[in-house]
Amino acid sequence: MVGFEPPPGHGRGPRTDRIPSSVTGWIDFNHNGRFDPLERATAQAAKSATTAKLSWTIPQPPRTGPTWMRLRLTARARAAVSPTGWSDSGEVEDHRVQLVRLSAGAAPGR
Ligand SMILES: [Ca+2]
Repeated sequence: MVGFEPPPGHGRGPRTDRIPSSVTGWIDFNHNGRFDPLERATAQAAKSATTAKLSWTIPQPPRTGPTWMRLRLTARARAAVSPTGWSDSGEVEDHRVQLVRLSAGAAPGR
């Protein structure tokens, strides 16, 4: 059972009891206004999980600045191979994200 956290005051988020649940994310790394196939990452979420870890390979050269991220939660991984389109389960969320360049040896949040 996984779901995105609902906004405060909006009750429970989407739920699924199917296994495996899939979380797929896209980040518009090249700022072209599209979620391209190489900008995709996916992870499986176990039943009752409330988090999932997505890892992307950052295209070179990396670009910085504001861009968009799309997250899709679905009961079946094949339902989230595209950033758009119909799915019989889950939810889609878009988030504005900021891409920054870290200096060599720097860790996020330091
Ligand atoms: Ca793109």
